[in-house]
Amino acid sequence: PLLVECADGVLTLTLNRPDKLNAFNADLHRALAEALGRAEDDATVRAVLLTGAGRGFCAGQDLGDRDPRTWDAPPDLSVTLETYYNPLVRRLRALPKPVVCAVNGVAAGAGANVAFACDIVLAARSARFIEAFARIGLVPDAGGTWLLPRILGEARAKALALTGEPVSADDAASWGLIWRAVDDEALMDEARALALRLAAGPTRGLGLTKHLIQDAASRDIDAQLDAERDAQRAAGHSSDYAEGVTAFLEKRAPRFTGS
Ligand code: LHQ
Repeated sequence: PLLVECADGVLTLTLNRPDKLNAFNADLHRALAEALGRAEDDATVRAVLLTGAGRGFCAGQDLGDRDPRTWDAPPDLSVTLETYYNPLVRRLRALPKPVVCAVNGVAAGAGANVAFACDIVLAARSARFIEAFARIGLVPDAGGTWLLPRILGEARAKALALTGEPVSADDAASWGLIWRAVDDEALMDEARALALRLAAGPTRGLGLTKHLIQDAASRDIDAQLDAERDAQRAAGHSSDYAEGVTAFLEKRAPRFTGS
């Protein structure tokens, strides 16, 4: 259910259930968790690129797995979240390496919110984001109710979550939900180029930067200044810092190793 490829420091993960618009089932979740575990452990992985096969990015939970007509009793969805979605979002945000998401087509339900949990999101201009949960009586999950009001404010967050109306890639970009909407044909080239550039970057500094920005929302300015001080101390001890300054002084491009 997942294609995994590692080249030039980029671990490319392609959700691969195209006939279901790459909806999540347990197998896909397990494969993704294993691949992200590799991204954590393998020092040669310096960036992750997440995308989908076929015409969709991800349609959220596979609803075919959950046919109410065959229930004896409703399932406990909190178990699904605790087992799969919450660890996935936590993993994406905790990974001290950049995660690029190339949204190649529709991203619905948890598929949209997983995309938003990545660090830099590019979307094909034809892609749509749909907080589809209300259409089936659920609440937004995979971090959506945390992220959407922070980025959009309550007015837009509530409208999207309560109506399930699709958002175009261009609107998502102009609202700050994603980094950029790009022409469909250019999406994968741009996303790969970005992931390669990040993979050639000062990985420790980038990981620290990612966490500083994520954690700022839960700190006041004094605590954030302290956190910047601690992160800068760590970054200053990386060999990539020494290389970056040396390269600047020698008027050449830096050769970062990620250490
Ligand atoms: C699908 C799906 C799908 C199975 C398309 N499942 N087959 C967390 C915890 C626990 C439980 C519940 O959920 C969650 C979080 C969630 O993610 S809840 C939200 C679940 N997702 C949705 O409600 C979205 C359902 N899908 C759609 O509304 C549409 O498919 C969208 C708007 C995404 C795309 O529409 P179209 O472009 O018109 O494509 P389509 O509907 O024709 O889908 C193509 C095929 O993919 C089709 O199969 P078929 O055999 O008829 O060709 C769909 O049945 C299948 N598919 N989404 N989530």
